[in-house]
Amino acid sequence: MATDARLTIREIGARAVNVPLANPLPTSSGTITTVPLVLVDIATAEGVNGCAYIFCYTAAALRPVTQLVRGLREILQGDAMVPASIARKLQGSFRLLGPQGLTGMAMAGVDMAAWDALAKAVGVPLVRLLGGEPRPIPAYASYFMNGVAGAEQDAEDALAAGFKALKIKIGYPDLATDIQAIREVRRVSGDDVVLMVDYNQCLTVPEAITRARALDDEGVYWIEEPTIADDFAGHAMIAREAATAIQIGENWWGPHDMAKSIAAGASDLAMPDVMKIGGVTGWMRAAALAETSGLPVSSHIFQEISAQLLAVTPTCDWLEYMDLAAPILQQPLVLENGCVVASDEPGIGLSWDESAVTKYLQE
Ligand code: SMN
Ligand code: MG
Repeated sequence: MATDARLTIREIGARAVNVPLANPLPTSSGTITTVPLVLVDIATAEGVNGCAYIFCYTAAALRPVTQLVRGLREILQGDAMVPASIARKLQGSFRLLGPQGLTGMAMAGVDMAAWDALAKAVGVPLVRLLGGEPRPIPAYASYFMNGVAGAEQDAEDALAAGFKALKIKIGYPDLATDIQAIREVRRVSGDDVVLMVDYNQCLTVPEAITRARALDDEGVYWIEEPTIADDFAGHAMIAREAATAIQIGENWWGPHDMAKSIAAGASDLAMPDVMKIGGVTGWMRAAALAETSGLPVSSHIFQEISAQLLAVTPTCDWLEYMDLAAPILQQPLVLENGCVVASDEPGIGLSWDESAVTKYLQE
């Protein structure tokens, strides 16, 4: 086992798994019907292996993302495991194509696996490699667009699990149903529980302003992605009209997108997605942008590595608890008193359950 962080990339592997869901996960902009993940494994000449997963949202993306990650092997084989250099090289390789979309996902998967290997080589969790330590991070239970009755069940489930915060997805055809779902959560969970709502980009700007103004009396902590994700000017108009905090960020492709969003005044809060923002390397740059702009930072899915990263994020706000990868992991993230604490094991907090991976493997 290496005892320092000087590693050499020998092999980059990618495996596509498609985990079935007991129930589909509806949003106002489409339904998640399975959990399509590309598992990235990087082997080094020194015998340390790094791993990470890429969430593909739709099974249709599994094959191209898997091929893209495998293709990075030719670019990186024999290189030093230095995430800053890897990021610079891959950004250069994809400058003409663009680092968004599937290329961004593949690059981020390699970045996260690289940091996993570095942390394992030194024998510490990622959070310690980044200068912090595992600490309780407030977590909210994240649910989907389950109707008014479903909102009641979600609130009951969140309370039973010990959460002090939860998010539901809304954007029903009529505002009245949005409000009904919110009030159903309030009826069950009371006024002390923090409640977030997520429109998943489904409203026009005028409709979003109308609905945000109506929600201003409902005690909602944030209204997420009310309009099209990259319409930063539109989100800024909504943020100016709404008293409730506007939250965006899961669709920022890298720190440059985040900087444009901040410059436009698009949101009151920030929730970068560790994959789309550019892995650990991208997240640390985003965390610095948020700190200098005074934006509280929450995570978007990828809960295991997010528990590490939020612990060293100066304006840390909430961790999104949505246990998508649990079926293929050996240890789930532990929830205690409404908070999660990052794993103190070396790495980013992932270890594959290989029998489950075999069960869900896609060729
Ligand atoms: C979401 C999460 C995971 C899949 C689709 C949509 C959602 C969220 O935007 O923020 O939880
Ligand atoms: Mg969202």
